[in-house]
Amino acid sequence: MSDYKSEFQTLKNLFEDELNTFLNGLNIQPDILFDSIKYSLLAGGKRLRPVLLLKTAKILGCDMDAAMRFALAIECIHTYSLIHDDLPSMDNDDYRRGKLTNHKMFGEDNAILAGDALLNLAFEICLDECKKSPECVNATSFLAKCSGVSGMISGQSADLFYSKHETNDNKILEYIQINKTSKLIMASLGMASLLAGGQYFDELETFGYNLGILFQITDDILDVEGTFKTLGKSIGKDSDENKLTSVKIYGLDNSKKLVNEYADKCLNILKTIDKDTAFYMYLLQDVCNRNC
Ligand code: GRG
Repeated sequence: MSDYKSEFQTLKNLFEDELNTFLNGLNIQPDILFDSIKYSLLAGGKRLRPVLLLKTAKILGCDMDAAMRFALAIECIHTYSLIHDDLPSMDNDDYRRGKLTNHKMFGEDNAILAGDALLNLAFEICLDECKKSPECVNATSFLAKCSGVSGMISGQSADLFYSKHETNDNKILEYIQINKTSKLIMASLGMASLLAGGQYFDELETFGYNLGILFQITDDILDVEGTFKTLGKSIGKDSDENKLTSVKIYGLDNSKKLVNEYADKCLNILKTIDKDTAFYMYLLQDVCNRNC
């Protein structure tokens, strides 16, 4: 476990260095747009998606410079999604990661634009890589699918729709979990695979699918059992806003059982990958036990 923690931290530090270099190289005017982009990119995320991408790239022997650029792109997309998700017209949150949300700091207009800018920046980064290799084109296309209308945006739309239109359909819940949460995690793993010529693509995609559902169930549990202090955001919002969550459909105890079931599914998939998968196993444990 200590090897896992130190490797996670090392990859995270490498990513933070790249992110700072990237930000220092940008020339964005007016200042308020740049400040609002920087504010959310540097607000202290766990960096789960970039670390997963970088570790997978390492395992599969990818060009690590290219992998780092794609790690940057996926964190830009993740950050845009959080900024937009927090807006009053969506989840209406005042705090994220223990800090005021982007629109509370810079106003709704700037928060919308910062999100839009991050989405565009992500694809600028990817397209620059595409000039270098066809593998990068495949990775970029997969990122677009996972984050767009075949993924996160549709998941978010369903999440909002079914908070206003009552349902207890577990298939709809699964649709939301997969698209809103799994797809970006699948993108991290799948992009690394595609950069490595598609090695273990199906296995990594299925692993990401199940890890994403597990991650979302733990998120739903934390919304009930977590604290503002550790989570850095308001608690109890899912039930206040009638969100379709695992806790709503299955209850707290059954949701905890589901976490273990999805962890077993993930472990079984890892057994089919003929590489050192210890890092993923520890990460899985970490996600199961997370309090933030
Ligand atoms: C606005 C298109 C659009 C999408 C928003 C990200 C999202 C979709 C909604 C946020 C709410 C939510 C529960 C999303 C599921 C994914 C998730 C748990 C995101 C938070 O990811 P973490 O915990 O965030 O990795 P940090 O803060 O560590 O970066």
